Amino acid sequence: MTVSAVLARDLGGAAAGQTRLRNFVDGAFIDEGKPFDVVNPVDGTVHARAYEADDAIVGRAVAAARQALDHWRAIPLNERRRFLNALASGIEKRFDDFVAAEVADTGKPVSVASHLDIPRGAANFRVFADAIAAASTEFYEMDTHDGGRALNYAVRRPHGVVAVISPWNLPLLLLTWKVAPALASGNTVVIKPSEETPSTATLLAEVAQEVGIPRGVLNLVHGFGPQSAGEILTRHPGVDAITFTGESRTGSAIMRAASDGIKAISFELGGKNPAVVFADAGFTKTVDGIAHAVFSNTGQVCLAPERVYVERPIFERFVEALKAKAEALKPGWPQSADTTLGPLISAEHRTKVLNYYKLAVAEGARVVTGGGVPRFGDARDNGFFVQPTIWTGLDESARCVKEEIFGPVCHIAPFDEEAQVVRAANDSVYGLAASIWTSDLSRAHRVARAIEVGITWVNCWFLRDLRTPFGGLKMSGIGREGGVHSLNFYSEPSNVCIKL
Ligand code: NAD
Ligand code: 6OD
Repeated sequence: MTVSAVLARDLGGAAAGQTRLRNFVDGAFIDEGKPFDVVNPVDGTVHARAYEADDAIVGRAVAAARQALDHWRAIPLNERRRFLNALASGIEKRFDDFVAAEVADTGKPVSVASHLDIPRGAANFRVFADAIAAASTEFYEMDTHDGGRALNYAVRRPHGVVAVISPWNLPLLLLTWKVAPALASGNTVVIKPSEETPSTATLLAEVAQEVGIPRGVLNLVHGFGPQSAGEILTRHPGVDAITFTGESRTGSAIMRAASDGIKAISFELGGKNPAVVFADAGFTKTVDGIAHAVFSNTGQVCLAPERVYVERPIFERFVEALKAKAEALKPGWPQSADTTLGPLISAEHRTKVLNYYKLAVAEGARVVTGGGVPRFGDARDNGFFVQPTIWTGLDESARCVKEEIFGPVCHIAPFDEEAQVVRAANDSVYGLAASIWTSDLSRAHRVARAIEVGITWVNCWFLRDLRTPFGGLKMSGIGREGGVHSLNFYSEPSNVCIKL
């Protein structure tokens, strides 16, 4: 079945072949909001129409979420867990619809959506259904001044209404990563997905309806960021906490908005991640690993290394081997089994990435491969593809080495000493993720401690145990999510002291 055949439903009011992506408020889809186009990045066609939520719609969504709070908090934990598992099963039941929707919005290969995005969307609900059952709190016994005893224990309280604001690169994965622990902890949510990728969030709302999530517990508003649904939501006095994934600059804007209501915030932001390759690393596996890390999802992964440091004895050989990997990538239609590289998300993002391709040359880079746009001679020329690109020869102070590009591109620099590469890796305003490639275990431990990031992988990349702390240092974020860390953000401990 083609993507458009799966999505061609609910057509009233939209052009034939387009899906309507409506706001979901208080348990119902509503026919309100200003329409905006959702573009398929493979060929630039409009494949869906979403409806921008204004003040009134966002206000109703927040009010519905507040109204639902008492009921959602009070239902037995096992019942809440059953709902989370039902959301996971609902995603799995409509797996092909979710894959088709994610592919239509992002242009990513079907193989990526069906092996990463959608399975993780379901897994996030299952993991937090289990995590909440295992959650513990603190307990302290104390002496009292009159010679008696008292007991202290903490109870977890949900914040209340949580705004979930998510980006376009891994749409369902990143959204459910936050919705699941928020709901598990007893909060209700208002979701604002990226305007570029509203489809899987809308399917999730359909699943919520299908599995009978109580009305008002999960609400969805579509729209943009500044002066639109995103900003309206973050400024709304009825929102108690904001969880956000996206650009660091947007994080600053949301932080300002959140300061008015002293709202709790959790931010997963940008990165300029280093990969450090020592000469003793297994060569072929390392080249494969770095190629995967740099080019997966067309480099649109916050954890992707855009700075690769390679120990000098293997530098030239490594550059040649990574070049061969980049040149073997096959950009193309998402449904083709041999496609390994999708387009960038939008024309605007492509312009940004191509400007960096130009800037690198102006900054003195040697372009090892890429630097332009592939030509297909068909409709894909209207899409937003770029060539996978590798540079060498840039100064560490170059903007292309300092700024997050978020495309299929890296700079490779040689290094001679461990201390030198650690300094270079840490010379960044970001501190999200690093990978270290070596067969020397002591060195791996040492360098992992020395590099200032929230997540380090050794001889692997993006290998995820969802119980582990996930988040960034410096401008890469505030707070940690994952396992108990998520539960600690989505609830607050309140102490109860009992004098015996
Ligand atoms: P973005 O910040 O432009 O947008 C993210 C979301 O925020 C969208 O839903 C957008 O509509 C909304 N938004 C924008 N301005 C807003 C405002 N003023 N108020 C409220 N909402 C607003 O990010 P993007 O371009 O969608 O995503 C790419 C960025 O996300 C990259 O920087 C990437 O590194 C980062 N990212 C980080 C992680 C992580 O885990 N650290 C994961 C994925 C992506
Ligand atoms: O795996 C995750 O839980 C996660 N938040 C990944 C983020 C990827 C960034 O693009």
